[in-house]
Amino acid sequence: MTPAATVKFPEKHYLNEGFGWKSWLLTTDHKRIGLLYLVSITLMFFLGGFFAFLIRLQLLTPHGEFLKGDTYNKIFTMHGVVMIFFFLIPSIPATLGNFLLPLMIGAKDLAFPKINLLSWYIFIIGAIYVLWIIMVGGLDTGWTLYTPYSTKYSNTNVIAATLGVFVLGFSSILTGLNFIVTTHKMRAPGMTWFRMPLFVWALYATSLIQILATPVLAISMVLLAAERFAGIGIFDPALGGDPVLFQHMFWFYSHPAVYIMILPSLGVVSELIAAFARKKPFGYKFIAVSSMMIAIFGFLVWGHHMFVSTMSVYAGMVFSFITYFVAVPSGVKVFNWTATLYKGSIAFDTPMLYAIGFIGLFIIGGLTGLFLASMGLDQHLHDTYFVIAHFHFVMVGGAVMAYFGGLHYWWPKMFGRMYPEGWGRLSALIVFIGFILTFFPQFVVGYLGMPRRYYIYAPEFQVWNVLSTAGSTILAIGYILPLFYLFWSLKYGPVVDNPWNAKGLEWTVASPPPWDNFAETPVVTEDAYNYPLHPMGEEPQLAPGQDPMPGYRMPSETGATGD
Ligand code: HEM
Ligand SMILES: [Cu+2]
Repeated sequence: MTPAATVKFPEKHYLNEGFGWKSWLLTTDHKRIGLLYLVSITLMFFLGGFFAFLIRLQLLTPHGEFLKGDTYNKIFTMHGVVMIFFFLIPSIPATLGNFLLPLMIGAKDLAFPKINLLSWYIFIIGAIYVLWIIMVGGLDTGWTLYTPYSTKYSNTNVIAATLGVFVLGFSSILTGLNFIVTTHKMRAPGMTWFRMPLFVWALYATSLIQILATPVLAISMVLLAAERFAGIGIFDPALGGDPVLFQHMFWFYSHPAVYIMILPSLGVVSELIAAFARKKPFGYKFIAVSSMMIAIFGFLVWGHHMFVSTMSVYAGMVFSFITYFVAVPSGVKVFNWTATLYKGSIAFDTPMLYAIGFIGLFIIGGLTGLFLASMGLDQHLHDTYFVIAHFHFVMVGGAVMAYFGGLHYWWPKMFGRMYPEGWGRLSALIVFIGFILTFFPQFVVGYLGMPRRYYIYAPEFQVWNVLSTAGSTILAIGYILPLFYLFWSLKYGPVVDNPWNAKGLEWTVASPPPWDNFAETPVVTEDAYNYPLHPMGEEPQLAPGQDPMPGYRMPSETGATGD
């Protein structure tokens, strides 16, 4: 870290440009809107987390008396709905993406600043809707809203929920549209496609999915409401409909949606690995293109959620085969990150701890996806805790870890102050340990046959559930800690400008950035990763006390051995 004393807090920046509530609620500044999202999704994260905690409490004992069966159904449904639609999907794009995309490509704002604000309001309307549903009795269909349960049997607020998800979708679509136009039209001179930071590539790929897949979800919701409300036969065989059609439509959105959740985090990790290994990402173009490949292939594999749904075996075989293919671009990224680390000058600061944790957990999550993609094995594993463990490894071990890593990395950029590094590392460690303890036992107990979505279970599964509940308590501590020290740092943290000596356009402006980002449009002459890494033993001779290389940390300072 650069010594705090040498850095002066900028006099004018986006945070002190106006103080009243209007200056926030009517802002069109992408940085402020990013912060509005940050606050909103943090609330949602803790709401979803609260539901998770209730689930884990219920599952402490095989015949738990804590929640009734009906209540349990509502709790896990609300957990899924809140976490997926209101936290994970907006998380990285709407907060870090909003804040950083214009800064990273040398623009003054997004292409449509007012539509950006509109997206946030739509998000808030959707969120209030869901809070209202919770208060009037909740929803118990599971986040997947499968028919015929949702159309015929459930007595809870299905129509309201479909409306909430429908509204929310527009927020996602508008953000995607905004990012795509911005990336095409607002890049600074010299910022060619293959000079764009990998995070920008990832956001671009994500946005494509957002605008192409989300309308399908919206249509599914409308059809579901139409059948339930007006008795129009779409999914009910008695009315001439087909219940499996709903699953096709739902997963046509929701499989690509899992990539809406993970692609931005793959982008964040690419940035972190380069910055903390102080190297150009190995195979930059491959990483960039693999994001696009994931986005495209992601549209072709939805049927792997439906192997046991009476879909034809031949269709299943095709879906299975293509699903294996999806793993290739994800593998490309993992290999390239590893190769970037090789002979890097690695610093284990908080964001890097999250990034390294991410890689390990994402590998486990991705590889267990391949188990599930094999049709025969999925007969046994489908709808068990194995699936729950798989997607929590990718979504929590992956997406949430990267989100925390990115938040810690760009926190000094956002606020010009640094959090206490020791606390940061501690929380990263607690999150990692808590995560493994919570979710690894679920692979075992799922493989042994414990089904998902039941409020009681066979006594022989208890030991795994106790481990999982214990882990979730540790995990909760890991997530709550940053809330405190990050808040603390806003007022008391040491003033910093670019504590990591990181490259990239976003670090060329002051921290916190000025209102209009760049006083004059920058001209870009190189990519974002021009890190000066000297091979070991070839460092330049220095006068005593001279900084060996501004922007470069000696391996001796980081503890890395260099070979
Ligand atoms: C290598 C890549 C991946 C493969 C091959 C893969 C494969 C699969 C398969 C076959 C299933 C269906 C299992 C079943 O229902 O029986 C599944 C479920 C799931 N996966 Fe993945 N997956 C991969 C990556 C991801 C990622 C990156 C995410 C999220 C960020 C994700 C999230 C989910 C979710 C949410 C479900 C279950 C949804 C539900 O039933 O509620 N997967 N995955
Ligand atoms: Cu899928």
